[in-house]
Formats: sequence, structure tokens, C-alpha cells
Amino acid sequence: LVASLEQVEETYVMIKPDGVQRGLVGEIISRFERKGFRLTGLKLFQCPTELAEEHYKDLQSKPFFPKLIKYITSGPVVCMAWEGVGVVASARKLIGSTNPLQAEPGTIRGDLAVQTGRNVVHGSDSPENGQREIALWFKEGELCQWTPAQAPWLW
Ligand code: RTP
Repeated sequence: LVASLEQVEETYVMIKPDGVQRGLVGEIISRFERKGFRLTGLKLFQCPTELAEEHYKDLQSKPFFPKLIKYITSGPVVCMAWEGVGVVASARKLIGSTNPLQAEPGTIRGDLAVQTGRNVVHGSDSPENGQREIALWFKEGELCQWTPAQAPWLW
């Protein structure tokens, strides 16, 4: 009841190729599920170069941009859409700082990553980017809006 009055948002979370190849898919999905967010999209996907470049277009001028594109396209990623109250900021908290050295223990990067260039997961940085990125990575028929059969104690 209270949750319905608050801001329900959507965010795009992506397990990067290192996360997939290190066998961390279940672990990472589990953290978002246990928190209480709702999964509305999920797929394993080999990202083409053009899509990686579009996703990271704001970083185009950075010196690390070519390396970043190579990293993201180096193997399959897991694309996810998550829905919930404050999910954008909350997902960023669960993920931890960009540089795993600064990420707190208990966060995904704090627990599971070492280097900025191999930081296992992505999360949208604003509700607007959440919408933009979900539209970029998913086709309409790939997303499911659903309501649990029982009372939604968690959102
Ligand atoms: P993300 O988009 O992946 O969630 O990461 P973020 O917001 O925490 O960080 P951002 O600054 O947007 O950078 C995007 C991704 O680029 C890689 N990166 N490499 N100095 C470097 O080598 C460097 N800096 C950033 C990271 O994979 C970062 O997550």
C-alpha cells in the first residue's frame, strides 16, 4: 500500500562478459531478487559493436572508450530489466562504486571485482537512462510486466 505511493522505476542492469565467464550470473541475479525487486526482462546476449557504442556514447571521448567497447563485446552479457521503488539508486548501491577498490564490501563490485576495467556489472545511473537503456537492449515482446498472485509485500 505504501509502496504504491512511492516512485516505481525501472533500471537496466547488465552482467558484463567477465561476470558471465566467471560464473557469477546466479549470484548477481540473486542479490536483486533477494532485495525484493521485480525482474521484467532477462536474456543472454552477444552485444554487437554498434550497440555497445550507442550504450556508452557519453563516454566516446574518454581514452578508455575503445577498450571498454572491446570488453563489452568480448563475450555474451546478461541483460536485465528490474522494476521497483527507487530501483535505480538502489541498484547502484547494490552494485557499488565503479572502481572495485572503492566499492564497499557487501556490494557486488566490493565482493566480486578487482579492477575498474573488469567490474562485472552495469546499472543505469538515472530513471531516464533506465528507460533509454531498456529500450536500447530489449525488444518490446521481450519484456514482461507482471504482478505476483499474492499480496506484494516486497516491490
Ligand atoms: P556502468 O555504466 O558500467 O554501471 O559504470 P559506472 O556508471 O559505474 O561508470 P562509468 O563512469 O559510466 O563508466 C562505464 C564503464 O566504463 C569502464 N571504465 N573504465 N579508467 C578506466 O579504464 C575506466 N573507467 C570506466 C568501467 O567498466 C565502467 O563501469
